[in-house]
Amino acid sequence: MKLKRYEAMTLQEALKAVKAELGPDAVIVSTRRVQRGHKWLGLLSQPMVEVTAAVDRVQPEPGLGRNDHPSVAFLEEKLPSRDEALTRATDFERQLQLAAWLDPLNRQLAEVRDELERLRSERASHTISLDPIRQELEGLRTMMHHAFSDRLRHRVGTLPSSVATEFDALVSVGVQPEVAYELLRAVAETLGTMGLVQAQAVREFVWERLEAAIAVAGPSEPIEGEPRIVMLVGPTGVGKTTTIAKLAGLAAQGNRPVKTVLVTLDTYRVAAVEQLRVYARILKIPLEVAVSPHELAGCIERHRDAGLIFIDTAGRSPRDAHLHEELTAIGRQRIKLETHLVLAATAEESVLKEMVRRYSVIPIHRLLFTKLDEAGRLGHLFNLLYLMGIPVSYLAMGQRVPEDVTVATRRRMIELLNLPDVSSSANDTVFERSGALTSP
Ligand SMILES: Nc1nc2c(ncn2[C@@H]2O[C@H](COP(=O)(O)OP(=O)(O)O)[C@@H](O)[C@H]2O)c(=O)[nH]1
Ligand SMILES: [Mg+2]
Repeated sequence: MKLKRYEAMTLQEALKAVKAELGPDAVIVSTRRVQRGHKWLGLLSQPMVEVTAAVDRVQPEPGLGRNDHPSVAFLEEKLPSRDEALTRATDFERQLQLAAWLDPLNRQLAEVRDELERLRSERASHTISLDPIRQELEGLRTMMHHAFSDRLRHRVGTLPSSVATEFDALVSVGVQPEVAYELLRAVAETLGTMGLVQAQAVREFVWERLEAAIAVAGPSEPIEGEPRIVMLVGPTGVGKTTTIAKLAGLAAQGNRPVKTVLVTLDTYRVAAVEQLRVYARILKIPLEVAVSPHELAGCIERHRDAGLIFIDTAGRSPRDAHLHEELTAIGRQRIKLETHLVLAATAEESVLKEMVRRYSVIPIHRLLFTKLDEAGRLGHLFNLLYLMGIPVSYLAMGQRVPEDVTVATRRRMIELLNLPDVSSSANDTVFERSGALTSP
């Protein structure tokens, strides 16, 4: 008896291969559907039919063995007629018939499912302004904002003139009026005790207050005794992979090179793995591919001696139903991760806030801003840092690897606001009335 296993897309194809090699009298011992390829590489994953066939070296008596197992010829003959098969076949044969009959249907179903998923993510990527409910909410918010800004305007009017000038400056670069007022009230209070203050000095106080209002994380450097594990998460196309390449490049090629390892969880698209593989090859550092969040721990365990491990994650649309699932699975792994949420500075403040909210399924330890080179006013980044209280780690400002990334400092963040200059003498202020400041 000779046993052999065949795999094909359809049962018909498998049977054809069996027949070609083992002859028409080969008997089918078993058949089952198997998934071939990479489970997480959706593109490569294929449902296949596996057929195990047997043939006797000595030709069997006619009909012998067919009671237990159908022969290829028998099956091939039967396959086209579904009704006949269903009425006459044995249980085993019926299963085969059904499998053969369902096979194309299953494939069509999978195609429909893929198409649905594609349409869903396409819809998710449409801009918020297309959504009428959101538009209405936006309108409502603007109305409330106007009502509030009347009150706010009155309060700003009570600020000493040079501080009020600073208010205008901050608002002009995109700092929220409420945030600007809150900060400047504190500045005015400090200055209230000081008598004559020059406009330039007011600016310095403002600058100091702005710097103190946000948190920065400092560089993600190796820690003693264990690898520092830095994971970048965020929506598609913000620059996670590029930033990882930049950071890994700086770490691996600096004055004091750090043993650096890349791990990618972004196996959703084949191209995404390739993109990181190219960087890993250029940087001559290892790349691990974790096909699921469950595999992360194993990948990391293999590199306990590394100084830095960077984890790249799937670029999913934040409205993708799988995002929550995937983040939860990552969160369940017992790994000491430092999570950086990567955000493009080109996005609007409301969008950035929404991202923080959506990704907060896992703890977000840092915010990392990219595409600063493409953004206009950057007040919204300041608002986000101020309101969310999450420290900022790195700033990326271009596509060059590894040059276009820098550690975020408070000074740099405020410089980026690009506040309009204060004119030298015009706004010197006498802080004589401490009562000039009203309470909110
Ligand atoms: N202008 C600019 N482009 C960037 C920056 N960072 C990344 N990119 C580009 O953004 C695109 C998407 O980057 P990628 O790293 O693949 O994004 P991911 O989907 O988040 O991994 C690529 O064309 C990058 O070159 C940046 O700081 N500035
Ligand atoms: Mg990527």
